Amino acid sequence: MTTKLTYFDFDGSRGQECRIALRLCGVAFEDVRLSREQWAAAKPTTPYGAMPIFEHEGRKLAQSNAILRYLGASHGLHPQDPWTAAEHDAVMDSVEDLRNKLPGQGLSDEAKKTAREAFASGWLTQWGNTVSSRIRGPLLEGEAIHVADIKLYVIVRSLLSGTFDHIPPSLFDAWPALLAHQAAVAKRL
Ligand SMILES: N[C@@H](CCC(=O)N[C@@H](CS)C(=O)NCC(=O)O)C(=O)O
Repeated sequence: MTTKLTYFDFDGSRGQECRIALRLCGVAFEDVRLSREQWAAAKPTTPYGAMPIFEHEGRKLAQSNAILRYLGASHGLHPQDPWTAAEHDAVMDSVEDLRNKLPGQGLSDEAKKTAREAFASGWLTQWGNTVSSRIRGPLLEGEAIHVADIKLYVIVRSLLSGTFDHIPPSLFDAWPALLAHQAAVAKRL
């Protein structure tokens, strides 16, 4: 039966995390990439009206963290120890918080600048401090990669790319552990 991952035609964010996890888990899958128009037609028929959507053995699963946990637990890329697994869940949930809290939508350029600068020096700085202190080095648990590492890699990569105005990539100079984590994940892809 077909295994599919459906997302936008874009190599980033929640869809890319799941694609990378599928590859690292060694799962063959159909990489379905929808246009905006195709998505508008499909949206009402989907579990939570959002992508990514993972289909496997005739079943459908939405929510990126649920997909990542399922893949990780099935293929040894999520910790077995319940406490460590919960710590990884916390990292993954914090990445979703980051995406949801990042200001910008619907703001004027001036308001966006003010809101993003406050976000960078406030919430994002606290997040960077917290997450980098949880990295045992170079990855969350040392040398072994887990799905939480993939999620962390994808969000930090996008923040380092400079695509988010007023979130300077140089912010990450304060977190060598996060930069080393980027390099360590990139080597395994
Ligand atoms: N909590 C969800 C959020 C999903 C989400 O917002 N997906 C975006 C793309 S990254 C989406 O489908 N946007 C189009 C829409 O909501 O119509 C998850 O982690 O999967």
